[in-house]
Amino acid sequence: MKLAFFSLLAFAAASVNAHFTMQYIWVNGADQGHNVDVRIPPNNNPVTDLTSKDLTCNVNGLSGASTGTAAIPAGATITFEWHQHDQRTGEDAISGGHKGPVQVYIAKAPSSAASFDGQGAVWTKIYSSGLLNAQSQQWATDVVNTNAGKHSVTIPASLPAGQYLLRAEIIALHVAQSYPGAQFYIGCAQVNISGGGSANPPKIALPGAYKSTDPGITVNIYNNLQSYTAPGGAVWSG
Ligand SMILES: *[C@@H]1O[C@H](CO)[C@@H](O)[C@H](O)[C@H]1NC(C)=O
Ligand SMILES: [Cu+2]
Repeated sequence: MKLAFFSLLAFAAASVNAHFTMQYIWVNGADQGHNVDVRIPPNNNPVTDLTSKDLTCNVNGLSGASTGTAAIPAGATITFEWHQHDQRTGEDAISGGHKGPVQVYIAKAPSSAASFDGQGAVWTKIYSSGLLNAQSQQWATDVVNTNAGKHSVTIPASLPAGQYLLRAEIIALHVAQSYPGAQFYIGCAQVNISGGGSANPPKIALPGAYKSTDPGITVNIYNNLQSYTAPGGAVWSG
């Protein structure tokens, strides 16, 4: 009994330590600084409720009034960098037990990025990486860990100039056999695109588009999974 109790405590502590947040963006290879132009959640816990507005830009993420907005040229490469705690070294960026896809969405703000709550069908998927190798069960999350917490996306140059939210998402599927279980780690950055084109890409709502019945959300990844379909539909490539 005592042993079980202490094992449970140890497990709970390990689980908490294993969480992570998106803490840095890089613009064309230039580090913008810690928590700069990024909406900062109160802690590193994941979102698990698909109907919650926390699914948009994490907890406290419906406004970025005190968050800066990065000036970026059309077609820029943006790198997102995640960590478990406010430290870049000394531990895995995201702990290795977190297996799943990495995705990036973008949404155009009606006015400023800082005042945009990201609600409604406003999000366009511009990046998705999932199960990379079924044989070795290598996931996109493994690559993020190898890259010290980083993954990159090129912003389609055909998007119109203006202010946007960028939403990076890592879905950890280690306890996703039933819902709620999948863990959504979300980080939103505010950017102002200069230049650009006149594309009008397809859009989905977050929350809204993700369902507990999606095969990419409620899934047992420990049963020799051969293929994986991430939620949110196809990537729009511009
Ligand atoms: C956004 O970028 C445009 C083009 O560079 C600039 O004119 C505008 O002032 C910027 N807006 C903000 C709020 O930074
Ligand atoms: Cu965790």
